Amino acid sequence: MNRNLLDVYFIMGTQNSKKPLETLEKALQAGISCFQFREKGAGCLTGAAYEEFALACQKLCNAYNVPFIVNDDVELAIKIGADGIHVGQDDVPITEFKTLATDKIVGVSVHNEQELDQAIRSGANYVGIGPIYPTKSKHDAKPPAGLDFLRVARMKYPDFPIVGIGGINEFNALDVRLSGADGVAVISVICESSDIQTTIQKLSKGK
Ligand code: 3NM
Repeated sequence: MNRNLLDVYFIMGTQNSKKPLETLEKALQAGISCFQFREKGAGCLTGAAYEEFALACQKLCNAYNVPFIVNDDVELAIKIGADGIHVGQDDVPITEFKTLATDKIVGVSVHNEQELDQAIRSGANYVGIGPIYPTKSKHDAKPPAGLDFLRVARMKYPDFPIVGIGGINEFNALDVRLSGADGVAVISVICESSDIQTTIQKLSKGK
C-alpha cells in the first residue's frame, strides 16, 4: 500500500462523537488520508442501525476518495465492499480471511516484535503500533509503550507501512513520525477539536 495513506488516519464510531457524520465530513474536508469505522463499546449501534451508519460513513469517504476501513468486523467489510479491514490480536486472524479480501488493505495492531513479524508474514499491508501514549478512547488498551518499540519496528522493516496510535495529538505527532511512523492514527484529538481543520493540519506531515 501507499504509505502516504497512513498520514492522518482518523478512527471513529458513534461512541466518540455526538455528531459523528458531521465530524467525519469536516475531517474529510480537512484532508484526512484514511478512515476507520470503529463502532465499539457501551451503547454502540447494532443490527440495521449499525450497518446504516457504516454505509453513511462509507459514502462520505467515497465522495472524498479516502479509504474506508472497517475495524474488526470482517463480515461487514466484505458485505459492503469496504476498502480495508483492521484487526487486533484478539480478532479473527488474517490468515482466515486474507483470501476473501485480496483486494483490501489489511491492517493489524501489534505490540511486540513477535506480533509484528507474524503480521507481516501473514500478509498484513500495514501495522498499527500502540498505545504510544496514555489513551482514554480504548478501555482495554495496553499500558502506554512510548516510542521505543516503534523505533525497533522501523529499524527492522525500513519500508513497511507503520502507523502510530494512542494518545497522539498535535504536540507529540512529530515525535511519533521521527520515531519511524508513516502517520498517526487518532480518535479524540479530532473528535474533541473545536477547529478540526487546524488540528488536522498540525497532525499532518510537514506541518
Ligand atoms: N487502539 P486516541 S489505542 C483504537 O493501542 C485504539 O491499539 C489502540 O484513541 C491500540 O487517539 C486506541 O483518542 C485509541 O488516544 C486511540
